[in-house]
Amino acid sequence: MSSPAADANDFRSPHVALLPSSGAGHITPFLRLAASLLSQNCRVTLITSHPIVTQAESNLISSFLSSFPQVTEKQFHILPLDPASAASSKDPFFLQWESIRRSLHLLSSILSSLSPPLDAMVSDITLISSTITITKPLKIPNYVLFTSSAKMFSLASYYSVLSESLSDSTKISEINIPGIGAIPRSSIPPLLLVPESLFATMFKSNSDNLRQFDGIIINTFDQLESKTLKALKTGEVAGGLPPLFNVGLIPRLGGEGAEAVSKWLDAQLAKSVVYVSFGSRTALSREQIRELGEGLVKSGYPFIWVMKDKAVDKEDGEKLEGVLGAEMMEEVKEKGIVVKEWVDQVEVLRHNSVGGFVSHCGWNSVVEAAWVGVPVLAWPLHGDQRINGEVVEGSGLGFMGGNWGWSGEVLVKGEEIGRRIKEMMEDEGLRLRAGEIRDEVRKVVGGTGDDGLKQLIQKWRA
Ligand code: UPG
Repeated sequence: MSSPAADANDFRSPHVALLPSSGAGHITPFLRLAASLLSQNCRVTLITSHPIVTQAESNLISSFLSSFPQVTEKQFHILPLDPASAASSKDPFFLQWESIRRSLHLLSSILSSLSPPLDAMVSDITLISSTITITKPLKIPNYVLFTSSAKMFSLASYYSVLSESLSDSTKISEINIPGIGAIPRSSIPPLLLVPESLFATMFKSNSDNLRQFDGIIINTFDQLESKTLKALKTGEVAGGLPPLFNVGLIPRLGGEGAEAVSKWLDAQLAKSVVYVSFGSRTALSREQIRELGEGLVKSGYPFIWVMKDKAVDKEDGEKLEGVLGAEMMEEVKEKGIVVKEWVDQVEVLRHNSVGGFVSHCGWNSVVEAAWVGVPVLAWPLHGDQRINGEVVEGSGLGFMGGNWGWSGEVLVKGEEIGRRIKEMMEDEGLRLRAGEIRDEVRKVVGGTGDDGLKQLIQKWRA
């Protein structure tokens, strides 16, 4: 029989602070985690770092806060970087992670003033080397939300063991991770092979700090990565890691969406449409955009193409015609629709007329494709995306386009793109497997079998 104290704990609402970093790909899983925690009777404080880099992020946060007014938002005003640090990378998101990291000492007073006191704080993986220095003195239990795949986490957790041998990166042909296998040089995020880059420096210090945390949360499913999750949980990959909770975060609908897209989708045949998107922050070169346009037309399938011409939406002012050219614009208009504005991707993917997804394999896109059971043609372009693409291929959710290089390295021709799209759309076995993944995932995530989330909340209630 349980004690009265234990019974009382069963109903206690743990108070959890969530600290996302920057980029829609990082904010989105935090908002999904917040929604899952609220559904389990937790109190949530969301710390939002200002200024915010993109309009898409601002929209996601404000739409979330209006759907969940019970969430307390704490705005955190970060310090600008000094000129030398601001010149250390061209990537606005990496620079924002660094600014947040360096401003975190200012967060102590916000955290200690929260009432009731925090039972846990969950920080984005990109910030953890600094969060630990403020939460430890405040005795707040510390958790990491890893926003990419478990396979990518295996690299992050093994990296601190490795980094000495990475100092001469020219010699690396692969990284052999115990329990996981070899990650070939061609799949290692390119900036990790530049040890003095801002990305590699941040990655290393975050990796070095992982063992100081109370738990790691990964947004993934056994159905995609069971072997990797097992190797991580049994300590085969790296010793001394905190407990790992794989929590399938339900892709929610909501936020802004292009209305014209839904109307157009309603008029298409079932499973006939190719959806193309490279996430929130990946812009292709003009030449590659035109080859992709040609490939889509050549595939013969109707399509929805979310085009990005700049990494930061506020800087993306060029009209579609200007990017595509008048001739290509005419051709694509006959076969599909191209948008430069934000669409609600989950809404599009779950539409019955969508039959395939050409994706860069940002991890949220992979999770969303698994959730709706749509096959993926993987076209990784940056960072973790090739490792995620391997997960896609290994699970049977999709396949890699080919040896298409990192973004800008290779101009993939329209002919080849069109051929690979056709393969994806005509592969009945692939469609069935994607459907099976969806059915298996839905039996567990958000239901009674979602052990990761239950265990985590139980820990915070204790
Ligand atoms: N999205 C929309 N509408 C759009 C564009 C994007 O809803 O028009 C959503 C999409 O559904 C997803 C998110 O935005 O939820 C994008 O996330 P993701 O698919 O992960 O791509 P990125 O924005 O590129 O994400 C960054 C990194 C990626 C990494 C991810 C998580 O680029 O490599 O895996 O963050 O760490």
